[in-house]
Amino acid sequence: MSDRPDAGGVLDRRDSRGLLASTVVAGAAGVAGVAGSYAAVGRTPAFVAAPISEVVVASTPDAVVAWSIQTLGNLGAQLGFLLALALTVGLFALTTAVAALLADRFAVPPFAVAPVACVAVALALTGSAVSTLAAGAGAGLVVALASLGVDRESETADSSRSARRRVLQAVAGAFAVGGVGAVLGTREGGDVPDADGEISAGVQSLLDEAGDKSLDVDGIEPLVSEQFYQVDINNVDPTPDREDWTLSVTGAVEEEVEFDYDDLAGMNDATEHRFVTLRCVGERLNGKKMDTALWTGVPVMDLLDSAGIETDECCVMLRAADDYFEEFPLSALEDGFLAFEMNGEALPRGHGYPVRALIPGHWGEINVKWLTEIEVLEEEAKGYWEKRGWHGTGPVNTVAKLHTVNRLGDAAGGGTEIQVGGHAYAGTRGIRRVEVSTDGGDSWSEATLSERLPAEDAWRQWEYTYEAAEPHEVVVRATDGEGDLQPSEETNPFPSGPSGWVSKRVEP
Ligand SMILES: Nc1nc2c(c(=O)[nH]1)N[C@H]1C(S)=C(S)[C@@H](COP(=O)(O)O)O[C@H]1N2
Ligand SMILES: [Mo]
Repeated sequence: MSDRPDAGGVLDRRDSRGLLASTVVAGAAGVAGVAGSYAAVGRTPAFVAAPISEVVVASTPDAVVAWSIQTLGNLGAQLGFLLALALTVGLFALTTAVAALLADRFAVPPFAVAPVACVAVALALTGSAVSTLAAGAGAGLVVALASLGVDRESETADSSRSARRRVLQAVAGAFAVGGVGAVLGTREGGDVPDADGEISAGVQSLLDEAGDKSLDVDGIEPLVSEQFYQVDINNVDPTPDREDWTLSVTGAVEEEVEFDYDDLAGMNDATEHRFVTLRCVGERLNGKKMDTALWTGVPVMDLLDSAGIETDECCVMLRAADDYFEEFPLSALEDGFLAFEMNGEALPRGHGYPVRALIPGHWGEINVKWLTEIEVLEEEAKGYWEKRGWHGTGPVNTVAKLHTVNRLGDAAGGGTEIQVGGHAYAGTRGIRRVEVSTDGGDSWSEATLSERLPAEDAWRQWEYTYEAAEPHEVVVRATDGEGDLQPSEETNPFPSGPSGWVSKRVEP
């Protein structure tokens, strides 16, 4: 690191400083371009990072996807999205840099060329005018800011000052556009219509019933989840329009038919409200990817009868707007449900707006969201996850989760009064019994269960209160409605879902 004032060194340093400044300005313009697009359209498919994210997801090897789901969970997807964001920023930075070089070559100001170039790139990526113009405006603003008050003639005479000035102005601009983008973009959630404010009396009384039946235990979800987990293959959820949405029934049917949203929502006589629990096959044994909601929709078969389905065909493939697809036996679809409301409001975008499938008792993955097609198959085929080694299309495993340990106070016997609790679920088999051991599995006591919901496929809560003075091992196990005690042996989520008894060390 010599600072020798020989002519060559000074020149080099000046050039490299100018180059560094230009790189930072281009990077700042890249950030502002992405932020501009985000401000205009939020995390929707029109966001410039969305198509890049798709490429990242598509080019991640299946083995890495399977591994990341198991070990990183949602973090893996978030890291993938961060990578996509970084690549998109890089792409816009590169575009800005190339535009600036061209501008220099033809002696036009860079802030005239860079936005146009960014608009062109954004348009090619998304095809969305709003997103594109906002990306161009963001990048253009930063490039313009960077050249504000920087006299080109003086640049050689006083290189370090003007370079610093460009960098500071560009970075400030990127922060400003980034901040505005973050605020505006998070408000853009796609086009799910706001709830009319009116929850129907039927739905309300069911929700009240679930509230009344929920056990009074701190630290566990009530019978209708407040935070419903979300799992899907996208980092950016699709935003189908309700008006344009169609569901086609294809394949081995007498006649292919197509329905639209009004066909479904207009089937007033068939409309039902169902409590349904979903559980992801890829979750940890005591994970939190298991939740319950009250869904409004119509039985699949009421809709499909008009297509003349041969119920002796083997299976169906459900397909979705995000190119997701899952295959399972036609017999399972016969009890299926097409939901367009969740807890009395339009299906949220993240849960499959406008219509999703709910297949009783099966792992979450075949409950296809953003449903667009039901294809009847004559032969078995593999779904998205089965192509990646999972076997997640069948009925769920029985589970009793332990999600809370509450110390209620000093107990009469001198120890501490301890309450443990969680949820138990066995799909359509139902839960008959949950037992708790406070001595590592040597002896067992029956837990209190929440009253049954009026449902075929919903979880129950359990609670057990006891006294303890010494550290000990709590173990929980469930018996399903058919009288089968769940197996104790712990297995990994991959490939067919976690199983085993949940245990936890408790210190009074
Ligand atoms: N279209 C589509 N449907 C999908 C998925 C998806 O990636 N795309 N993920 C499935 C998986 S793996 C699960 S566990 C459930 C989760 O539903 P939720 O996100 O509403 O909780 O949706 C299923 N339906
Ligand atoms: Mo899942």
